[in-house]
Amino acid sequence: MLATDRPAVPDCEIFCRVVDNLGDIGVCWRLARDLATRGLGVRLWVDGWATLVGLCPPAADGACVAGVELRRWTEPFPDAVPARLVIEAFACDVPPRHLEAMAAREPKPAWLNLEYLSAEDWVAGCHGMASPHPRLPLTKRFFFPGFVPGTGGLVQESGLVDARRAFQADPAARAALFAALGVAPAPDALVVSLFAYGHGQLAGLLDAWAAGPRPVCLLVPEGRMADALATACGRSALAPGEGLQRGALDIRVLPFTDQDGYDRLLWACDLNFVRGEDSFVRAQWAARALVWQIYRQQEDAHHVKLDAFMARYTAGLDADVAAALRRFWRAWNEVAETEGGAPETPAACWPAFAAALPRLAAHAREWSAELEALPDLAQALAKFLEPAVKC
Ligand code: TRH
Repeated sequence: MLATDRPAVPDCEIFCRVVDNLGDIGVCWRLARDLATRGLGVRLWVDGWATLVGLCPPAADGACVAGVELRRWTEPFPDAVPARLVIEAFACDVPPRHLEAMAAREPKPAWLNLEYLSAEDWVAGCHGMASPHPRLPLTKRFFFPGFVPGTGGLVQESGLVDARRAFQADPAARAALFAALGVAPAPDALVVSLFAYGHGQLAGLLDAWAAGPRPVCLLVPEGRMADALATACGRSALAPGEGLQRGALDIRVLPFTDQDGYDRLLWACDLNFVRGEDSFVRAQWAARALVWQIYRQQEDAHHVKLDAFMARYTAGLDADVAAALRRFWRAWNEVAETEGGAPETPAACWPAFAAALPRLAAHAREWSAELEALPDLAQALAKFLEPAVKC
């Protein structure tokens, strides 16, 4: 359906600049679809069009996909009537001429900056903070997703948890997914999905899995990690559908899928290696044990964010289980235990982590249940628009 068939003024619009990787658009596309399923008119502006269409069905500028009007964010910025709610994702700066249009609009649109997710303690205190525009009669508010009440919560589409529960309660659904992916894990295999930025000590971990007592079925979406795996296994490349067996380790490269397909992969695996932000959150909703590779920031600013989440996630866990998780996650993020020390290798930390997996699997279910109590992000957004928008 083309934009021309839709109301001229959407309820909300999201601005997204693709910095690198997939996460910025991954978060925005998921949020836009969620808001649209709640009956809102949604417009999504994206500058990195190629990255967008990598995640959603191919679409032309102005097309409506999954209830979302997709628009190219071009320079000069096109004429467009501002929505009632304008969401600027990850401080991408709304185009100046659109700000002028927002200032000229009555009533003034609500204007939010959707921040990156963090588990740090200061987040709740900053959520909702106002920032008046220096010149225009507009006020921007900072919207912080988070893991605790008092933050904006997490994207939790309606029906998500029920769908996951139904899938995980149905062995036939899991078997059907694996069959569709051309995967046949051994009955007692540990099924692992691997979505990461890379690791200098990957080969050592593969060796540990290949020599291990339990079969490991390693599922790797095509992309950076599949290439790293091929190199680590002495192959020039590994294409989707291809794989190789090394001792107890069975490696399969999977085609990149859409976000819903990726959710099902996470639901079907016993352990999920995820990265960045969106896959990290989805792995928590999958209620399966996970390993997070955080997006690296300058001056190792990501270390504090990693530690903040690990502290929240391991709270209440037995000390040895918590220690096994911290050691392995730090090794996977190449973070040394002590300032100036050398990071441990994932292979060295794997035995303790593997031994802790049964407890971590139970914890993942408990953690996901806790997250359900959080306000879902779309609902929290609605609070900013009560007068104008019903969620
Ligand atoms: O791609 P990322 O590393 O994104 C990162 C982070 O968002 C980070 O916070 C940001 O600063 C940086 O980009 C610029 O990881 P992330 O956030 O997990 O996004 C990946 C998206 O890809 C997510 O929406 C899930 C999606 N995906 C699929 O749709 N299909 C797939 O097969 C796979 C593997 C992923």
